[in-house]
Amino acid sequence: MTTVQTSVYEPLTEPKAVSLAVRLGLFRDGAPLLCREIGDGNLNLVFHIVDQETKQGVIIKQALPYAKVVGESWPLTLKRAVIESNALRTFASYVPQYVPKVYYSDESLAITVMEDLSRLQIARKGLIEGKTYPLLSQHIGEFVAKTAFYTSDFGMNQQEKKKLAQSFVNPELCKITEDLVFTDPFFDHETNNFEDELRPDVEALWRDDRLHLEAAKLKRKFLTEADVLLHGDLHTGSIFVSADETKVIDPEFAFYGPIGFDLGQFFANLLLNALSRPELERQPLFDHIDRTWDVFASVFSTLWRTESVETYAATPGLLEDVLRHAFIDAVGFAGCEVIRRTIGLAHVADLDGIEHKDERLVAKRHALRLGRRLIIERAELTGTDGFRRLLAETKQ
Ligand code: SR1
Ligand code: MG
Repeated sequence: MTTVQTSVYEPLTEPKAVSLAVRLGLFRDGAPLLCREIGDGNLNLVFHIVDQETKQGVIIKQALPYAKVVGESWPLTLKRAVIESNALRTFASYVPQYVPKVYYSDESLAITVMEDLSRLQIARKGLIEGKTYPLLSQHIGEFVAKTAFYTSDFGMNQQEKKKLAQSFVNPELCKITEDLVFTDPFFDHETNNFEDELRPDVEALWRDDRLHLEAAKLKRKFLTEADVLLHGDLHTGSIFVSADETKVIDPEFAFYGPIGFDLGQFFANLLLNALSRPELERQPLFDHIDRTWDVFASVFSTLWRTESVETYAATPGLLEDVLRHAFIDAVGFAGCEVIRRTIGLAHVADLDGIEHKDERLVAKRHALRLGRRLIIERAELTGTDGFRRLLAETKQ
């Protein structure tokens, strides 16, 4: 993978981002360039530079040496920029239609220069506005199926897979997930963040031994199962979308992990959006969950049957076993993510944006009950219908 090292790290400003774009020859000479820092995520700077005449633009994303959401007291490796650009390039070799083009990356500056996707909208924002995006789940199901299969021991040379997995060892970013998704919300930890009124509900989770055991099993999977190359943070804020296009961005959390993790994160964030809506408007979210799983299972199965490199792939029952465990794990991971986005660090606008406090608290209590049941009962859900059923059963 080509990532260059040119200069010493310094955080870019808007004028410096423009100078860099000019130096890299990304625009024609003398182009009237407008640059804005538009990063609204938790970790990075994002510069959008546009030629005012041709309207053509690029994105320069730069990692900061700390987590922006917390501040300089939380140092964070700049290596995540290399992981991100390498993950985008790896994904592009399987599903170029679902990731932005990477034009250039520089390890010392911790930057990735990539395609301007401003024609699209962040899925979380659009879903909050009530948009439905008919192709979102078909595209995400295919994205996950192909990236998972082709990076697994069944879809690529098994020696090459080990080398690829080595290049995606991502300890610091994995630690964020190990702590923020799998641990802190289940204990009285300083990173947690919730309304005082939720304290009794939250303390009940902290005392729940059954929940702790199941969350621990899921964390163990995340820690130990180097199965496929994951995006690692596939929530609806990591997806640009329109009626006919989908682009997955921000794979700085990429690493080799359990196959159900990306699906679980995506399902959870669809459920969080469903929880923020009136009951009668939730169907499109359930439809997206159904379709994501159906497309994932169907594309993954076809690849397994037609392109597998592993002798045992043809063994009756093995594919079914892989899919069954991927589903069970995805349900459990979804439960952890639902709880974490409700009471842990880094909430979601779907729930926090519910203006009326009482309604917000109702939705958050519902999220906590749903997350708990998803974790504990994950092996009993026989299909995606189970999400609908559990959402209904956890209403009170
Ligand atoms: C300190 S980072 C908080 C969260 O932002 C990212 O998007 C991940 O979801 C991470 O857990
Ligand atoms: Mg992100």
